[in-house]
Amino acid sequence: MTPVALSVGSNLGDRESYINAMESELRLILIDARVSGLMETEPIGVAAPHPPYLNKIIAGQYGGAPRQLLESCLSIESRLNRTRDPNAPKAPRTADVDILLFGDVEVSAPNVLIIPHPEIRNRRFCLEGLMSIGPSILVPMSGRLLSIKELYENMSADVAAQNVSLVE
Ligand code: PH2
Ligand code: MG
Ligand code: MG
Repeated sequence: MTPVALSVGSNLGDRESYINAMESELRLILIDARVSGLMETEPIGVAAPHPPYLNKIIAGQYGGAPRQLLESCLSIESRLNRTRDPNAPKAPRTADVDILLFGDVEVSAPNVLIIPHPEIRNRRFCLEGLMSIGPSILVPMSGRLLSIKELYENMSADVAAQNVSLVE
């Protein structure tokens, strides 16, 4: 078993139902799942104005390999009406399941899978969510292990300025 962390997000259609569906699906493949509160978050990394996201962070123990977890994430997204337009990679989406952490494993297969998620410390909702369910979780970063608490406390001012509000 490997401790893993994922984010689920939706900014298109019935966002809350999609978040609930992604959470239920991940609970089926994780042991001892821990789930953050529901957050409404500003879209990060998009140029044009996009609708706000709902996001949750989910951690648990996983029994397979990184590629198997990726396949499960992609299959959950497809079943929840996720479409992909190569010309609009950041377009609003019904369902987005991202692997944030896979134990202390680092995976670097650009355009396929990068772990830890390269944006983890640039997204306040990731740090807030992880802080609420696992401040002692360790993140491998350039050969070092940093705790979520350390990353959270050293969040840059522009990341701290991102809009994140707890919905429940
Ligand atoms: N996912 C993205 C791009 N930007 N912004 C927020 N707030 N939440 C997301 O899940 C998100 C994003 C790409 O997948
Ligand atoms: Mg994403
Ligand atoms: Mg994604």
